[in-house]
Amino acid sequence: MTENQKLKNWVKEMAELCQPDSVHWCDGSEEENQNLIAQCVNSGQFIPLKQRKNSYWVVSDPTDVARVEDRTFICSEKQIDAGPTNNWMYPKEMKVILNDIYKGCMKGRTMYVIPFSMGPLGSRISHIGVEITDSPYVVINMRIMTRMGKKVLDVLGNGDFVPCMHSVGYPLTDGKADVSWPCSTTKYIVHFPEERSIWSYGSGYGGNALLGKKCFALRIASALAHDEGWLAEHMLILGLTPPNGEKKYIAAAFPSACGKTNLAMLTPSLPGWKVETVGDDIAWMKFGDDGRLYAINPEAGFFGVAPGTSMKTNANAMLSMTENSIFTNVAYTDDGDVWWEGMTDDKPAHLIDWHKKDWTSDCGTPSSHPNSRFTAPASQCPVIDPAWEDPKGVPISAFFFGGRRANVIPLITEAYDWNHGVYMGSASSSEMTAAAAGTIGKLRHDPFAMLPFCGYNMGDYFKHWIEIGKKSDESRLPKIFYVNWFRKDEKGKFMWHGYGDNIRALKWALERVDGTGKFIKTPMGKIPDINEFDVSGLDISRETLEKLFEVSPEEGLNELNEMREYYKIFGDRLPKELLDEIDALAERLKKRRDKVEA
Ligand code: TSX
Ligand code: MN
Repeated sequence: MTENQKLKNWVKEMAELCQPDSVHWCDGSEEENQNLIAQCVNSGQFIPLKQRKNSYWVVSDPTDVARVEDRTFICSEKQIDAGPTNNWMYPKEMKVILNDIYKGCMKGRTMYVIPFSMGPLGSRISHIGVEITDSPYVVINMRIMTRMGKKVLDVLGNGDFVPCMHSVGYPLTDGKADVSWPCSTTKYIVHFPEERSIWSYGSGYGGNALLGKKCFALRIASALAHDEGWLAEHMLILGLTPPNGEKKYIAAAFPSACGKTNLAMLTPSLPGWKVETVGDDIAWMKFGDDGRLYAINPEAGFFGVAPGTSMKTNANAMLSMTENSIFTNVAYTDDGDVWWEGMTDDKPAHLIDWHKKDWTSDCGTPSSHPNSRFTAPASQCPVIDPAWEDPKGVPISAFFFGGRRANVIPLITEAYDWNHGVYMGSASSSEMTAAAAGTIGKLRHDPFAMLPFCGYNMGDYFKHWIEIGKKSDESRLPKIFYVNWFRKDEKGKFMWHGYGDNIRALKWALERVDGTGKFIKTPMGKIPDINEFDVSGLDISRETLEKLFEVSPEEGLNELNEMREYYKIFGDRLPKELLDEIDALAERLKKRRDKVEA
């Protein structure tokens, strides 16, 4: 086991509080994994797939299908330190509630202790956590998503770790029978960023329950990173090799539904170019002695949205999940495989849907939940980067921010300098699509794609990004770009085919990093010279290309006023540097407008 006194004390204290039948320390072995899987198969929770080795189909309770943002709390001593974008409660008050609901919450169950490392074992960028859970599903998924088990205790020694407490909140009191997906209507996803601990109650799903991911690697780690001068970001990391072989790494943050996992595993449409994946969701970055930012992927697997994933949209994701994978809330096929909307052009005639009900292709309901997921080991990705587990991390040459915008925002824009880039990150937003009536087209701000994931005041987070820019020479810092794969023409048609063609925008960005890429200055930033932008082999007109890169001073000024309005929620925690960026942008836009009108 362990000689770590803090860990031994915590586990003892939690066992006394939760009153499980037994305590199991996870060693991470294959034997332990197979025992847990057998238990889940015997209980009927897991259905083995006939078409994929060591892979299983699981469906959740229909009410437990996604992260619960309205039940997610940042409990700092002062409310202002949680900021305007987080739910807050006074820590002492929250602990009274938690102590009450956790009392006896594991009766009739086993309490599992999971030591895990976020990042390669022993890397100076990695951190260790320990999750306590009463869910074998969580243990099995954590074994894919993190490095876990005895080897982590060996590295931990007497060092510090982040305690991550989890219960599904469904005690088997007085011999009550279990259900296939235990959970509770009472849900709390609670973070104490100052003492660096996590308490999650009532949900067994995704980020609510696999606490290494959003709770630790983003919410707690962002607070750690703020205090220690590094970055914990909601970013993919990829290696990009041009035909000349001069490989560079980039990191990108997008709001949901922009295809982050698809970009992370891109199959380029330009000959001779190669994309290799380091991570698809989270990046931890520290400065090296050379003043550059080095990134690791703290995770060891992909927990990706299934619907829309296909051999056409993301072949490398599909090939990552051919074995040793868990499928949650997708549909089950007649030949013992999984299926989801968008996986194939033709729908199967018959399925068992995610409610475990018969489904036919003409029944009019989706077979899979829109937030259904695959859990797959990153090591199985055909284009996993050779350096993805390098404890040094990979040096980042460029950051990309973006959003889903039908209008206004060009395909790619380069920031004039670091602070302008920080403005771009803060301006990351998507247009609401389906949503409630009357909201279509309204901007949903998601600064740095961190809105649900920043563990402290978002205004202080902006300031932290400004400060990071002062820690190194600008030539050593990543260049910053803003991209929009989703601009539409006046008929509402996408002007850019996206997916593999996005390599053309990445190519220009890499040329900008080299200093060779031709550019045009616009008020919003530098854009490619369309005479030089590589559209070889594409069927795109000059007119469309011009519209794709168009910068309208009128639209820009509207946008900017909208940003001014949005910034008001941050009050005096908004760094002055960002107001300066807005003023400078306004000046550039007005100058251009007056020039056009003259
Ligand atoms: O992931 C996407 N990416 C990034 C790929 C690396 N998607 C899917 C978004 C939901 C997750 C995209 N959708 C992208 C994109 O670049 N672009 C679009 C928009 C689009 C959709 C369909 C077409 C074209 C563009 N179809 C045809 O042109 C036939
Ligand atoms: Mn994410």
